Amino acid sequence: MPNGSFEADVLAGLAQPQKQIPAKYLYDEEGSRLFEEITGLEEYYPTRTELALLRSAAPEIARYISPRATLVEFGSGASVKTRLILDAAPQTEVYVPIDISEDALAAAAAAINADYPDLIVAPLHEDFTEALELPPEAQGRPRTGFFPGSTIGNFDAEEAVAFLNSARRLLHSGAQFVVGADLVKPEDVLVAAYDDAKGVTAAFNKNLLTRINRELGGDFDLDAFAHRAVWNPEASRMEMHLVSLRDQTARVAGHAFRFAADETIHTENSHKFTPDGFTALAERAGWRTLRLWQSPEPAFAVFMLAAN
Ligand code: AVJ
Repeated sequence: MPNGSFEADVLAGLAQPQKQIPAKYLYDEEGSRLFEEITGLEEYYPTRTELALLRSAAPEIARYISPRATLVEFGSGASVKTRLILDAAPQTEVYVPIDISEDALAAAAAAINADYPDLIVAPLHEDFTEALELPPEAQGRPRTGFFPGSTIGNFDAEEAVAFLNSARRLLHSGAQFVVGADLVKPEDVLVAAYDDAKGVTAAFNKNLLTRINRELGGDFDLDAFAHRAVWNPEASRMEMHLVSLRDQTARVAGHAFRFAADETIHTENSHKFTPDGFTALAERAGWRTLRLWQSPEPAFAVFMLAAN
């Protein structure tokens, strides 16, 4: 199968009764660019809220980081938030960014190297949910994990526990883990954040169909689908869907898929937590909450976890 898991995952997902495509496929080059644009939107509060929270909490976070430590970042992207931690915790001697995007990883490593000449940067080019071993530079040092952005909210509970468990095994007992998680808040604030007035989030969602058309020989009619963002209170999550505006058939890699009018493809979940709910999730994976910092409304939290 020439396109590997993208093709397999799309064909399998579109064959489900509730059509769905894993959210990670939203992030091709154009999708990553659109997400960056989303982070600057008025309605999309998480990025700026977490940055402000990390900036004010950084001196306190730094006190939990041991001398000679290794900082391990899961899904490092451009490593912007990392700088707040590194500036406040100069006792950090090694930085291990983990990212599946080779270009983003190399660029971030080079930029951090240039600005922190005494820091040893040891990038790990891997899916951050699958990393089993840290590079030799990290060996024999106390470890602190860093997972900002509420990316944990993209996982369902089972996946989140599995990830938190594998992160704990990677970091070892005695480690700390700094995790950013978006909190439950009024529905109108959430829906606006995922359905902005400029339509950037709509473009981000619909870009998935453009990507399927280009990479998998698809024939989706972009004008026959619309972006929909809904709050699911039972599951405590925002959901993104692509709604079919009429009865239609779309072809992908030689396979035909029927859509009824109003039928959707579910493309993303963003779980929103309560402090107690997040702590309970972390406990299922062998972590305990040492401390949490919470922003004023719109509420966002940064958790300091410790491995049992
Ligand atoms: C990057 C996964 C944290 O869920 O808020 C932004 C992605 N989706 N707008 C999020 C996203 C729609 C974002 N994460």
